[in-house]
Amino acid sequence: MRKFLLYILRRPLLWIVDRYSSAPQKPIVFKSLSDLFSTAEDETDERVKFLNTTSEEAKFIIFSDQHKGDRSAADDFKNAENNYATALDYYFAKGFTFINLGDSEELWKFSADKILPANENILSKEAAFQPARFYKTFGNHDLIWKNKADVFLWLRKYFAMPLVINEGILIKIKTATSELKVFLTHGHQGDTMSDNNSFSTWVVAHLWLPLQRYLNININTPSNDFSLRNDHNIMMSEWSGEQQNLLLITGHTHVPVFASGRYFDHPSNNIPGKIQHLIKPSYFNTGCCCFDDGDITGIEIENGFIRLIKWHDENKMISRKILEEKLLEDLLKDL
Ligand SMILES: [Mn+2]
Repeated sequence: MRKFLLYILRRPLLWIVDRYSSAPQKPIVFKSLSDLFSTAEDETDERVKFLNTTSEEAKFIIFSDQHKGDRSAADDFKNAENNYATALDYYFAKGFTFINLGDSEELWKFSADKILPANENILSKEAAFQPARFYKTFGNHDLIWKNKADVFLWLRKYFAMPLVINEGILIKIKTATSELKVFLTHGHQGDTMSDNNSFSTWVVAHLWLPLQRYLNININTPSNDFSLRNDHNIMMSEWSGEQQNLLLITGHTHVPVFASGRYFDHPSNNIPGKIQHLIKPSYFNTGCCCFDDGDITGIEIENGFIRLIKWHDENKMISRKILEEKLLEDLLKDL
């Protein structure tokens, strides 16, 4: 049956995949990011959360792309769980505000009723930052985080309600001499399969993904194809470079980036080099919390610094390592 279906559906499916799925396109990525950013200055618009702080007071930990699963072999998060739990405890105790940039649950592969009960401990560590120190933007795999009814239905057991989920966050940080804008979003903006209205999200979740699973077809998306991830990171760094006094922080590609292009050469990334088109040091990517070896990466803003950090496990000793850091004040000079 499967072979027969595959035979019948192959050509139209491959056409759809070609047409819609893979390569991020620069005009679409730029327009989508600009549209979102244009709503950011409107403090009443819930699409983008607006925060005001100073470089002394700003204290944020930004993680994304946990892709929590059902603990089966296909679960990408389970190896990273201990590192992530240890990191959350550390940041909670130190008074950080936690920003979860999305794709926290892997709802393309597993259903919510399998994922949530399998991750209650981690969900409670995330929820501990509520209400004052917790923000979340939705990613393209976060199907239950995208609308208020689903958030209430699925997540009220784990998180205090009401829980407002944004598409972006804008933090204005006053420094001694100037003001820096830090704009955060998951980073799927402009991805044709993901960045769409609720009808196409429904089509993807209820028709396309089950069909794809049934027929065993793999499509390339920025999170699983290196050259697409690279392209997408370059586009986002170029967009951020066109803005004034702005840092853009995203996740989505699973490739950590610090100051537009100095990749952290994680073995899981198989990255040959750095972004070639170096522009302003305005783009950052958190990497992810589901590397094969259990490592997690994230971005800290604290004490006037922005840092790319890694948590990893060496002989059962879990520790935090600073991979890159720079004073916000110094970054501003180059923006
Ligand atoms: Mn994503």
